[in-house]
Amino acid sequence: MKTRAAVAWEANKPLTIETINLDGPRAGEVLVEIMATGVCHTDAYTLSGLDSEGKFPAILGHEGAGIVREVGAGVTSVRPGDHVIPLYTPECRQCKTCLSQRSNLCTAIRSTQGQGLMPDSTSRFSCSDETVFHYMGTSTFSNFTVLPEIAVAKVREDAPFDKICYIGCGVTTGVGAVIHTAKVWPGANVVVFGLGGIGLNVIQAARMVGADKIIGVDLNPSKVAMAKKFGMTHFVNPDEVGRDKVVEAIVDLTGGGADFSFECIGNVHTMRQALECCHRGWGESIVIGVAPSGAEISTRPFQLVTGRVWKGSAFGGARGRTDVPKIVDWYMEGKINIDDLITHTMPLEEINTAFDLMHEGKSIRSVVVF
Ligand code: NAD
Ligand code: AHE
Ligand code: ZN
Repeated sequence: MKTRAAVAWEANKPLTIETINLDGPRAGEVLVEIMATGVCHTDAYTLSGLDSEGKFPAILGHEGAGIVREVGAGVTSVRPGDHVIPLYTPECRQCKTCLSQRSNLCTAIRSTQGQGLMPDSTSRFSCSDETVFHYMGTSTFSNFTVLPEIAVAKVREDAPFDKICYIGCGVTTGVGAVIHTAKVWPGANVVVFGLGGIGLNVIQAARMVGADKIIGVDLNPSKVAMAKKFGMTHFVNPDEVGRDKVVEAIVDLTGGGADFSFECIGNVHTMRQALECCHRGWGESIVIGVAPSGAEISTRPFQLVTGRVWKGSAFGGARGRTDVPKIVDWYMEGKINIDDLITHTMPLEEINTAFDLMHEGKSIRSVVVF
């Protein structure tokens, strides 16, 4: 079939809207009509050329929601008409990791996914005979996309696509990092580096679980109003306190250091600050931000010897097919706020504006509606 999609032909070039070829779903795969997709900073990161797994040309996008239109042979868990959220972290429920119940990082299709291919090592996308790669196994910047059955979460049908698409990455990543990865306790002091589409979801989850101080750190003061609305109690602007005084400022504010910190920027310097502002003996720092290929983190080992813990979180530690439908329920029950974080909505033709707004610091989330 033909489908309309935004194609990333090469790094650092605007996406172009094309009518491309899409092969139908093979065994174990489903065809999904994407109704809406968010634009996450990770899409911009890959487009910047700094992603070691970035391949071009590709259809980017990993924060979508849509409707199953066709299923391949052997598919049993979804059928045409089902509403789904694509999962860049699938859940096969059979691999060593899924069976371990210790991690959400399902390994069933990770290697082909990182090569921009479907599990049978081929692509379903092409444009004028040229292969176009998949991205993160999802490619939601296409009106129709093909996904492995294990990479879709079936969700309730009364949930609006233009809001729940954000659960496909940002909401689950931020909320999940608090509840699954860190397991933040009531009364904890929490610090959030980066008040963007991920950091604000960390903030709303920290408030939800009853955190005490919720301290936000950002260079952009225009993020403060929204962060306060979501639960931020204190703000640290590194340009005001001094970029080398951020740790000191947080240790002062928390009376000794944070119980939990979350790095939601993707900068190795702020990752170090996030660890070092944690409380001696028990403070845990969770790395969420994705740093450029080749970047490395460092700290004095003494920071770890004296009890601080450095952890990472992918997709908020959530098991997609199990946890994503529950997060959709939380949204529908008014337990989490998604609507206010979606600051811009646009048609596919204007998708490059979403990247511009993100780089200019003017949006929290832009959502493309097909
Ligand atoms: P965003 O652009 O919406 O937000 C980033 C925020 O960081 C902005 O408010 C910006 O002003 C602030 N910032 C930038 N540099 C700063 C600095 N030096 N000090 C303080 N603040 C600074 O991005 P997002 O969509 O929220 O994504 C945040 C990061 O999380 C990205 O690296 C993204 O790739 C990553 N991410 C990771 C996962 C995961 O599963 N681990 C999932 C989604 C996104
Ligand atoms: N391809 C990158 C890795 C990027 C990365 O860490 N991705 C996160 C999700 S970001 C969503 O916005 C993730 O889930 N990682 C676990 C995994 O298996 O990719 C690189 O640097 O090579
Ligand atoms: Zn993302």
